[in-house]
Amino acid sequence: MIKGFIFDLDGVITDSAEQHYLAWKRLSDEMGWQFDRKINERLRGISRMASLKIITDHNNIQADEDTMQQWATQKNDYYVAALDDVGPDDFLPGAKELLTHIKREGFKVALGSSSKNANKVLQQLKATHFFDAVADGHSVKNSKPAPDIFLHAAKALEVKPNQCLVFEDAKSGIDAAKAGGFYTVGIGPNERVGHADVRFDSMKEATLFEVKSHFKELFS
Ligand code: G16
Ligand code: MG
Repeated sequence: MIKGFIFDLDGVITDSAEQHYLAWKRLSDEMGWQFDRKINERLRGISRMASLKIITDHNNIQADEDTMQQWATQKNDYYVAALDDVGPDDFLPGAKELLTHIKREGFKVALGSSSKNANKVLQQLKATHFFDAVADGHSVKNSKPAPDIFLHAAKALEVKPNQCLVFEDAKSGIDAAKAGGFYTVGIGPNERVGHADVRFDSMKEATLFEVKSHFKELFS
């Protein structure tokens, strides 16, 4: 029986991928690194430090921990400044409607995001009231594809993994949710999230009616 919903943030509730891209691009341009949208695609759902490692590895750059932290902080400063432009109109189409419907039906709702800026993004969207719990980049040590973030969210909601649906747009996110024993809803193309229990092209298609009809036995 499904009692809880856990949502990833970037790519599910809102599309902050563009702001992440522009912030990494600015840092890379300043540093003279090669960085493009193709590499950016590999950063989807991946933590900040792991993302930086992908970029520096791609550029054959080795740096000590302090330097890596400095670069990550620089990128984050650019990203956080861009978040000031995010507002209540920046939900991905369908996301706000789904949140409204599941709250109305009394399901428990949590966020399960790799981002350390998740609370700021929720505040900008004016979405904080939808969530009974927020698990973010500060909540656990091991990031996706480890299941820790979703296990942390489920614990906060006081529901078991097999009583939860996890919505994710990243391969690493679906891997994480499956490893934790959650039911999974993939948002995006088959190549990325085709291994989810159910997949929708976008949040627009992921209405509560559609979700319930795909997991019929879990909602009866
Ligand atoms: C998001 C993005 C990632 C980003 C990560 C960490 O994950 O998809 O690209 O690197 O958060 O963000 P920050 O640098 O703000 O801590 P999610 O899990 O919300 O899709
Ligand atoms: Mg995501």
